[in-house]
Amino acid sequence: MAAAFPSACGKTNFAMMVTPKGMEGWKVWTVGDDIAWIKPDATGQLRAINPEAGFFGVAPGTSEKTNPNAMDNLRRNTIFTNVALTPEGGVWWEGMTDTPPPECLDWRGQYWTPEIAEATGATAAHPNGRFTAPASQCPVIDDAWEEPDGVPIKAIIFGGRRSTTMPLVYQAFNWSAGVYTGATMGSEMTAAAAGTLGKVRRDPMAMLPFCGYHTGDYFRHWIRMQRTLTSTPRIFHVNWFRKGDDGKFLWPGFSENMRVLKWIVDRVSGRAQGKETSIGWTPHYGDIHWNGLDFPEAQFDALQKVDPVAWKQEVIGHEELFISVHDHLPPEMIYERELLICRL
Ligand code: TSX
Repeated sequence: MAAAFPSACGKTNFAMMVTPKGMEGWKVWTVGDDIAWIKPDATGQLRAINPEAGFFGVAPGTSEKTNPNAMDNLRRNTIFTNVALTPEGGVWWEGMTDTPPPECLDWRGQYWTPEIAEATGATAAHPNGRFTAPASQCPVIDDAWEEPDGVPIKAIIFGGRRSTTMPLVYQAFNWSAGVYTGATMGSEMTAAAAGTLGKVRRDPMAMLPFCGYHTGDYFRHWIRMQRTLTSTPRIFHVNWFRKGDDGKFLWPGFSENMRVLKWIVDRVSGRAQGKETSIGWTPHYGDIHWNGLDFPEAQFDALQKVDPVAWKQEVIGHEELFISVHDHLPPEMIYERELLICRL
């Protein structure tokens, strides 16, 4: 599987997820958490390599709870930037442990205590403070991670941080609908620095900061790619961040996401049922492996709900993006949008 998420969606956590209670026998191995170079092999199967040698992860929020494999990974041979230095010569960042160290030097080298933080709001680590650690040390690094021919890609997962509208998971009907899903994906802004809080920032294929040429031509490249392939990867969209009317996350996320991955694996291998909705195929409650997690069907329905009113608003957002790239937009994107509108 290859996945693309905008920043602040937990891509690194996702890449090295641990097995939740009740899913013994299932395990995630990773070849990397960031860049994938993808191309078809001689048989027309897409394969991907990780061009990097290590992980360059955001430190704040990384803990034994959110990402035990990353914590193991960064115990040695690791460079830290813009995190706090403890008197023992160790490191600390917000979210690493429940209790902060009684004192340390903050990321700017200034004396820091929890009391100072309370009074001034100063964080010990910069929110974008990083660790960089060799991938070879990752407890779940895949045997093939340095394989020059790469690994086969059977599923592509797009996702974003969305508090409304987007279900936990759906599968696009086909390649071009999947390209539309990737083209129109977006994430709600969590830091005021990136724009208005809560507004959806469109981030096509999570490539916004990296696309070296016209985004419309990039969509066209994706559309044309199908013709070079003997089998197209199935395309999915996930959202770990949907909230209920009470403002609480509907989905526990983290290792429980493996239940979603299992459905994706089952779909790709033709084992799992899908329910047809106006936006794509979604799991029935019974299609998800629930052993070890008490998750009521009514909550699942709320999590998977496809609301036509919200989706019509969503399509207006897609249109705004399309207008901004209109002079290079492939017609397939317009056709897919029209089909989606007809289904809503
Ligand atoms: O990384 C995250 N993932 C993917 C993990 C494999 N995060 C952290 C994002 C910040 C970068 C998540 N946050 C995820 C998630 O799946 N889900 C959430 C939202 C969430 C936060 C806290 C809880 C639940 C969901 N806490 C409790 O339920 C107790």
